[in-house]
Amino acid sequence: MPKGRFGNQADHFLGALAFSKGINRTLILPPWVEYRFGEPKSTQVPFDTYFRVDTLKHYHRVITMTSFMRDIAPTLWPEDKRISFCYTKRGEGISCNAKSGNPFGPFWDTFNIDFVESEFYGPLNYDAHNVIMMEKWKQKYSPEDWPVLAFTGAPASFPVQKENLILQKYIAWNDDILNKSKIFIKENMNGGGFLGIHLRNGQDWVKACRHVKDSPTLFAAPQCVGYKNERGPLTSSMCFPHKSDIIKQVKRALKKLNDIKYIFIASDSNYMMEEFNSALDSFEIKTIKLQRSNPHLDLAILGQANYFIGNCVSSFTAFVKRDRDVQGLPSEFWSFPHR
Ligand code: GFB
Repeated sequence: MPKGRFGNQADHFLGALAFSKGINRTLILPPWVEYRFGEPKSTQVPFDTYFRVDTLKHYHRVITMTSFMRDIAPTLWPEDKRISFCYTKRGEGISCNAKSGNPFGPFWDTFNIDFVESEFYGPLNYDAHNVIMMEKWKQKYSPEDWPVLAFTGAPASFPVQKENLILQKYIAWNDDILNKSKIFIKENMNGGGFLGIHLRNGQDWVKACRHVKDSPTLFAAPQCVGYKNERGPLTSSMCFPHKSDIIKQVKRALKKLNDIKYIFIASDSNYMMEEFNSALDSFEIKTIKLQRSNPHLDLAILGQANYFIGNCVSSFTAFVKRDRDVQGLPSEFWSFPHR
């Protein structure tokens, strides 16, 4: 079960997808965990609220958690067989304490799941590209004795393993999100291309970026600097670019690109509308944003922009970057590569 917010969960999802194929088990598609303002417990949103299920089947067997719990669990996974998996004990006693805390408790409660036992799978790990490791899982946990492997945390790394980036091509927006994005683009950005930008700049991000100095591969930074920093250091400007640097970079992109008439701005906090409107006076460019914040619609629209500029450290940007890479669309990042 993934923890964190959307981009973070999407990274975990790709790893879990590879892992389920590696051990030749059907993947039960978990709901997305969302945290709503003012609500103490997480909300579970069905996987297919945003994404298609059929495209994933081109890669591996999957079933939504709702279908699984309704149609299959009553016979295959009766209540006395519900064992939670974790690497090693978590919290009090010798147990995974799979339901302790938020989002853990609310996640399983959404499906009325309680666990009768814990299973510690350490020292096995979930590197799906290690064939020997995958064999060990298959030998230790046969489907006959262990019909369902229910993990306390996603069996996947964050950020997403390099080998799994390509799996993004099996993730497709469902018709609802896709239609909304197409209609928005048609109604607001017709008759010219658009540059999509992601501005990650809320208070949580101010705090997160303070760690750049001591975390050279912070969050999604490997998408820029490499998993071992082989493509250079992470700078604070890559995490939290100055407004003046953002404006300069946007102007540079506009000069390089042809036929851009709009800038679509996605943000968790400050869209810099006024700054853009005054700086781009001479460009005949219109700035556009959604009227009401909608992360998934932002992502779907950014995925269709003629060009994209995003944030190296953000896994929200990383989703867009992967989505565009698998479509062959161009992207760049704030303040990277270093000039
Ligand atoms: O997606 P996410 O894991 O990316 O979490 P980061 C950021 C959340 O902020 C998203 C909102 O799920 C959205 O709810 N958000 C960010 C946005 N950018 C946008 C945007 O352009 N439009 C809209 N509508 N919403 C990390 C987390 O965030 O931030 C870490 O993954 C940690 O767990 C850290 O909390 C501080 O990688 O950007």
